[in-house]
Amino acid sequence: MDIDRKPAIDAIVIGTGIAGIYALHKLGNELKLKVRGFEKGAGVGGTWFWNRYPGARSDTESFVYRYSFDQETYDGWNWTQKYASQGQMLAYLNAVVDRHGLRPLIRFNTRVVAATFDEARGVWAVETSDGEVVEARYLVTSVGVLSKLNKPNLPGLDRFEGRQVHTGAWPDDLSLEGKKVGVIGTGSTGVQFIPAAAAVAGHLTVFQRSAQYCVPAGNDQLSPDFIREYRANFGGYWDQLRQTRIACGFAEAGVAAMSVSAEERTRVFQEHWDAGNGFRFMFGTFCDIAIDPAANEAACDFIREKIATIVTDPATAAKLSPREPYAKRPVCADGYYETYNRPNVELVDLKANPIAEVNKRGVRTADGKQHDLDVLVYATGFECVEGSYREMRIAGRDGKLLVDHWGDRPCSYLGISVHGFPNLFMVLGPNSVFSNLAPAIETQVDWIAHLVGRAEQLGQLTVDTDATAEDEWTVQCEHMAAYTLFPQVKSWIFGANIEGRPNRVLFFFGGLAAYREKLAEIVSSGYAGYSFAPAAFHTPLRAPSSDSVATPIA
Ligand code: FAD
Ligand code: NA7
Repeated sequence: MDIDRKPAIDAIVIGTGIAGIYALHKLGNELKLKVRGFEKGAGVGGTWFWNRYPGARSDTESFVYRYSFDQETYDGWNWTQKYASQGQMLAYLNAVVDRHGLRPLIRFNTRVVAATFDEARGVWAVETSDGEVVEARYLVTSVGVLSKLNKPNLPGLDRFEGRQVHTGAWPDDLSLEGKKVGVIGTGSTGVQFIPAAAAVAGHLTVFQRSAQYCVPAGNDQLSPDFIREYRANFGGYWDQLRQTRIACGFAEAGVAAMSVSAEERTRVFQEHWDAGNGFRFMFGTFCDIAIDPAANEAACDFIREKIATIVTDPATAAKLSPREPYAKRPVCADGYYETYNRPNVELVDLKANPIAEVNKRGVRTADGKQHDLDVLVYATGFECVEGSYREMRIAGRDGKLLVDHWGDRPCSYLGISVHGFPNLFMVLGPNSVFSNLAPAIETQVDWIAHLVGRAEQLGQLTVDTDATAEDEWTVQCEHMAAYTLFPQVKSWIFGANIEGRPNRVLFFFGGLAAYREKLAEIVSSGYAGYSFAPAAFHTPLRAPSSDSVATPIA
């Protein structure tokens, strides 16, 4: 083996959503490494490329759901609404890619199927779906937390003669106009899809497994004054945002729900209901909605009362009223409960009346009723966080597979590094921060670039994480999750939306500010938890940009 053979590429980035685009820019344009991106889709955008269902838009306000590194693209954009639609997000991400000259670096329609670490050379060999093997010293996996589709395994699916679509792979040629549509799923996607589909479909049947606590999104036109003020103070807004937990751009509450009177609680809940946004309702009303059962129940009562007031048919209102704690990723959409007052919308409660089979005309439920459909829509979510990793064969030191390292407890140091997988950097890997994901992604990519910059500066070393650091981070995340009410319900944030999977801790619930503090501490402690070891190539190929190495992370 020619162990001095240097790869022509320095860094490979898999996936070109918000994370991959920024990683290509950071490593390519700022660190001046030779980078190559692989994307299985035909274009950039990730989530915003694939999820083209009617009603798709961000549910984090758009002024904080984008990049902070690129004010120019923001300034040149005509922002009109509080929440960006899927089309606007996709256009924005394409504009960023073109502004920074990233498109020629990306190979589209190319899935990465395997990545193998060659220890002797300190090199990752990445294999694509067309059989090509490309080598690089650094591997960034920005394959998405919500990227691998979750489709229910219902009896008779292949007999259905209408169209079946998942919201996360929505085809461009499908119109729901006048059609008989069925939708399974009432998560963040379902609550956006249902009002939009009901407005055009002939008939909409909603197959609901779990009732959903949904607050209004409060979408509205952005005022010219707000846009002017935001542009003028762009850096300041983002600096402030990074000091918060959830990083959604609103003031997070410091008052405990049960420390105020019942009247005051109702006033605060109503104020936030009127303002809209799920994260604001959960974290802006009171500081303990996700922690204290009594506070949580007060929020549940408020939302259940809203359902009873909005939905005119009491039986439908009862089916729509959740009984479990309000402890999934908070959901918001405008006009969700109101949609059930429409004459063309029918709600089927799958807990009381499960789907018996799918047949050629539609769906038959356990009560014997046939629901004839032209289109069956799966708004059934994703195999989150680990799903995209389980589709690739990633082998680290001694040929150990990442999926074997994880077993049924996916782990990492900081959501980024895994012991025994040197120079592999995940963006939003298991136990990354639970927050608005745009600034979480920027934080992680900045950190990855910082580590890579340091490895380059020191002489092209390999960066590995220590087993104890990985274990301590994992345990810390487990303790933090246990302190909240989130593990008390089954949801995607614990991977328990997949049939047969128990709740596993997949996020750091300490917030973005604490996460960034941890990164700063790692730098000041001399990179605790990381080891930089010589690889085969000791001579730097080029002088590293001192800026990128010295950029403070928090
Ligand atoms: P993705 O955007 O998922 O991109 C991953 C990319 O990797 C994809 O393009 C995929 O094709 C590619 N890929 C995966 N595996 C391979 C492979 N083996 N080979 C090649 N390419 C591969 N988050 C928020 O914070 N706020 C929101 O309002 C919000 N709204 C959302 C709405 C929807 C409908 C969905 C599904 C998610 C939403 N999210 C939201 C979460 C969202 O996924 C993240 O905010 C963010 O877009 C993730 O970016 P990413 O680049 O990490 O991953
Ligand atoms: P979610 O939040 O995982 O929601 C999926 C929905 O689909 C939810 O209502 C599930 O019910 C339902 N589901 C899943 N599998 C089935 C089966 N087999 N039968 C019936 N119903 C089922 O995914 P989303 O796409 O809505 O949102 C994911 C994230 O995207 C979101 O948080 C944002 O970040 C954007 P359940 O609640 O599990 O009973």
